[in-house]
Amino acid sequence: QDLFLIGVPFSGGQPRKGVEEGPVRLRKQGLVRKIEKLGYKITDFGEMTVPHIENHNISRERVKNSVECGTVAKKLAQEIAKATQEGKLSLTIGGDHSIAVGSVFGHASVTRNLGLLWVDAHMDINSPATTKTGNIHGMPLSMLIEGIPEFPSLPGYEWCSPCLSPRDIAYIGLRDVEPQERDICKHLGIAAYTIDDVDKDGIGVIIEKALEKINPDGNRPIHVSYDIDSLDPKETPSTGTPVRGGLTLDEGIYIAQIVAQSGCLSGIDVVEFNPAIGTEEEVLKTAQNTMKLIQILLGLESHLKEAPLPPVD
Ligand code: DIR
Ligand code: MN
Ligand code: MN
Ligand code: MN
Repeated sequence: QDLFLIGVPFSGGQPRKGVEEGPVRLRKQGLVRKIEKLGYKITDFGEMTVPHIENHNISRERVKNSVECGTVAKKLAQEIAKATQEGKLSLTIGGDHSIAVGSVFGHASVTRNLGLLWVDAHMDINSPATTKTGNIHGMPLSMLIEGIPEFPSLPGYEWCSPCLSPRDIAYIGLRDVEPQERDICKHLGIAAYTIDDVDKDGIGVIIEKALEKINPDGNRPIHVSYDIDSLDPKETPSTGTPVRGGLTLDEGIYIAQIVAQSGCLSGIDVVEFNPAIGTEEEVLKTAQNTMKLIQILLGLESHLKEAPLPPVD
């Protein structure tokens, strides 16, 4: 199959420098070679040109860097729409999660009946009206879903309008949710599976439930937006907003595996790897685990096969 690969070295959706280095770091770790090994023919866009963010920590705007974020997302949307139209599976490597406004919008704009699986510790559904941080990486879903009340227009996002219904979306991995996000999600009736749900029922049941919600007949194209902070910080320490008690690596991989096996995957984001956070060892571990998720999403049969158990006598 043909795969469209695009790196988005952008950090303006959140306050920590370094997440823009994610794509290049994964390339250094052999991203392209590993994808090719899985049998894909890659159309490699390389890294998108993005506006430079000058003052990460001292921006005083209430919603920060909205023109920059909106401009990046718009450009990404155009590239993803084009690639999708050409029948390619798209893989977007971030960068912070604000870029998913572009990848999901672009994907949905040329795909009928798109379903979205959002794997994240966070709901990312604050709107410009409800955000406390002003960071747009906490808001992408509010721009994509129909029915967010009193949505103020945001400079830079004039091109964007809701393209998914609340029924088209499911979350897995949630554990750092703000009250107003929970309320809006409940009001809209979005399927939201928290870490408590995973602990109670097991990842197998939860991924089945999530896919049943967004893809009951197994015939809808699916976009997966994978925020690596959904995993426990022990597995992916190098990320900007780590939250304890996350998915184990095996649970994270299992999600990827089931989605891959559905045969419905048509667009992927992998976001929030920040190589400037943590020790060199932690960065390496995060890169390796992120790479593993990508490989499994793209159909690598089982991570267990890579490291066979030593024989027992
Ligand atoms: C918080 C954090 N809910 C916000 N969101 C994060 O800024 O709106 N998303 N970290 O990944
Ligand atoms: Mn997150
Ligand atoms: Mn657990
Ligand atoms: Mn996120």
